[in-house]
Amino acid sequence: MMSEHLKRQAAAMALATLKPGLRLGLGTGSTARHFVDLLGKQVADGFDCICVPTSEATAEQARSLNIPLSDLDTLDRLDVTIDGADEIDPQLNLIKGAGGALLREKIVAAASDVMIVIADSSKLVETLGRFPLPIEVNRFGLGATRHAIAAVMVRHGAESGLRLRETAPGLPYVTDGGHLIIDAFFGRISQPEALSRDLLDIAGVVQHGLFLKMCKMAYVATPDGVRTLA
Ligand code: ABF
Repeated sequence: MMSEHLKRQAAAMALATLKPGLRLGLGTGSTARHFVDLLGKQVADGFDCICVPTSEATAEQARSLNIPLSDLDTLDRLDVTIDGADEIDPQLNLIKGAGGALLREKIVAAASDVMIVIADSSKLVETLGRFPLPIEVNRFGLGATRHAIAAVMVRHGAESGLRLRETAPGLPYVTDGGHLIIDAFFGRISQPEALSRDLLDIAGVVQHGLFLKMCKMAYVATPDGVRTLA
């Protein structure tokens, strides 16, 4: 499929820039999966690195490829994290979390000197918000937390509502950290910093998928080649 081909090209470009000996954060999602796959081949050829995965799914893939893994208890800083995104704006602010791994992705990206995003060009937007914003919430007090999020959405001019993410009707999606995810449909997020603060002020919100001023560089694959955004 064309988009899989583009995702792999972006992943290959990111991998080509990495030197041996780095401490790497490994993202989650289908684009990051291509990166881990390519990294596995390179490790099999003797490439030296130590990696911290952002999800159980990525950890499992990395283990299957014999990629050396560690964690943020053993390593307190990483050199680079390579991850996907759901939306990328012109300032390289992101929406992430469709894959359900946003909390670990944010912790790993924040512990990294550089965060690099890999994506195909369908992820580029002028303004964040067309894609639903994932908000990771504690199970306790879900009703009250939903109510508080809905109030924040109204204040920020959201076009429509929110939905508890489910794996099947009535069966909530549970993150690796044991939390739930609410997908919030904004349409357009005109004040991402203020929205970030307002969401984090809600006691039941664990984290949200706005990654602001965290991404330093993006490799975005288009049918005409991979663009570097920085
Ligand atoms: C994760 O995977 C995310 O935070 C983002 O939600 C998603 C992107 O997925 P894909 O690469 O499959 O489009 O990195």
